[in-house]
Amino acid sequence: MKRIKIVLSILCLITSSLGVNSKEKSNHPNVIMISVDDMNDWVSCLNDYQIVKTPNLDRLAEMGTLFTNAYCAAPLCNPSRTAIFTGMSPARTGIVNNARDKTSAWKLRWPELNTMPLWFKKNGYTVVGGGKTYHETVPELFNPPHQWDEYFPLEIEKFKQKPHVEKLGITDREWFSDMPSHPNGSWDWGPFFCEDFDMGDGKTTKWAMDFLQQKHNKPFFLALGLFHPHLPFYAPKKYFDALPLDSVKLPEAPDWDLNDLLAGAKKIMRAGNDKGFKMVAESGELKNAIRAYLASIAYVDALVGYLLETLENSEYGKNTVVVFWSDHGYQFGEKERFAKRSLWRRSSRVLFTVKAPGITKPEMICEQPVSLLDIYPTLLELCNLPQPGHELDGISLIPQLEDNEKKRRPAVITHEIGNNSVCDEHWTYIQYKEGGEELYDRDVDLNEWKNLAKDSKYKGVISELKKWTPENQGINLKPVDK
Ligand SMILES: [Ca+2]
Repeated sequence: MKRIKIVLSILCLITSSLGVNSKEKSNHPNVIMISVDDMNDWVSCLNDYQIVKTPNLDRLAEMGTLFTNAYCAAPLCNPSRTAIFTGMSPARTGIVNNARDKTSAWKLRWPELNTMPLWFKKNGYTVVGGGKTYHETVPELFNPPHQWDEYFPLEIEKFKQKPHVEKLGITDREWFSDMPSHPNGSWDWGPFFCEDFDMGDGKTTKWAMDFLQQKHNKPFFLALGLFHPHLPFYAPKKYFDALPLDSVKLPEAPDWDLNDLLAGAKKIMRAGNDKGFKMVAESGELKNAIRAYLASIAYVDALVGYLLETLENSEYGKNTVVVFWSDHGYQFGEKERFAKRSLWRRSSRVLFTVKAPGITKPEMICEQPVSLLDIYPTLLELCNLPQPGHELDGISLIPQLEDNEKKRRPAVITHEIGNNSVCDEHWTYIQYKEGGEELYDRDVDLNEWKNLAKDSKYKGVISELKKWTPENQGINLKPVDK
C-alpha cells in the first residue's frame, strides 16, 4: 500500500510539474519580429494608390491587428531602430542620426542598457537575429553580438560592384538606371536575373525558415531584418515584369505645396535630400525608380509569404507572436523630396501589424495613433516578462489589441533634435527647431498640402498637440567619449 502511495505521489509530482512547465511555456510565447527597410505605405492593405499588390503582408495583417495610423519614432534608420530596440525615444537618447562617429551608438551612450533582444535573452529566451535589425553603422557599437545567441549576417547587393554581383552568381543584369552616378553610391535600380533565395534578403529569410523547422526547447525571439526595399532598388526580374512601367503613378505633388512652409522648415527638410529629387527627375528616371521600389516591395512581400508558410507548417504556428514593422517611409517627389528624413506622412507612416495568439482577433483594424516605441512594452506584456530596468517611452498596445477602438495618446516623431511631429487620430502638427509650425487636417488633406498653422481658429488644436512634444531635448544626454 505504502509503495502504491509513493508511486502515486511520484506520478502526481510528474503530472503537476509537466502541467507547470507547459503552462509556463504558454505564458512565454515565441516571438517573430519581421522588419523591412525604408518601406512607405504603398502596400495594398494601407494604400491602393500604387499598382503593387502585397498579398502576403495583407494576409499577415489580417491574422491579427493592422495599425493604420502607426509611425516611426524617427524617420531615419539608426534612430528609428535604436528607439525600437531600446524602447527609448530619440529625444531622450539623443540618438538621432546615422553618423559613423560615436554619437549615434547606443552602446556608447547607454552601455548597460537591456535592449529588447538582450532582455529576452536574460529572461530565458533563445534569441536569434538575421540581416538588418539594427542599423549596423559600426557593428560592435550599433549591434553588439552579446545580445544574440546567434546572428545571421547582413548581405546587401552593392551598387554596381561587379565582383560582388559575380560572387552572388548573378552575371546578367539589366541596368535600368541611366542616371549619373550619385555621390552616395547606392542610387541605382533594376532587375536581377536571379531567384528569390539568391539575394541577401532571400538568404536571411531561408536562415529564418530553417530556424523554424528546428526543435526548440525554450521559447524563442527571432528577428528577421529584411533590407528591401532600401536603395539600391534591386529585385528579381519577375517582380519588374509584373509591374508595367505605364501603370506606375508618380506621387501627386502640386508645385504650390511648398508655398505655405516657412523658410526654417524648408531649410531643414531639404537637408538630407542631397539634391536627389532634382537629379532623378531631370534624368527622367523617376518612374523607373518608383517601379523598382515597388518591385522591391513585391519581393519583400514574397519573402514574408515564405516565412509565414513555414511558420504555419511548423509546430510554432499557434504559439508565436508575430510583429511586423518598417523602420520609416520614403518620399518620391512629394514636397520635392527623394528621401526619408522628414516629418511628413509618407516618410513617417509605417506598416505595423501584431498577431498575438489568444489576444488578437483576425482582421482587426486599429486607427488609433501608435508608435514603434510601443513594441518593446507590448512584447514584454505579451510574453509575461518583467520591466528591463530602464523606463520605456512607449506604452503597451494590449488595450488596443483587445479593443481596437480604445483611445490612445498621439504618436510623436522626432527628426534630429528639436523637430517633432505629433499625430493624433485627426491632426498632424509639426514644429521645427528653427521656427515654423505646420498643422494638417488629415480628414480632408492626407497629402498634407494645406498648412493650417497660421489660421487662428486652430490655436486650441495646436496648443493641445504641442503638449506632447518632448521637453528639454538633449539635456539628459550622457557624455560620449569622442
Ligand atoms: Ca503646403
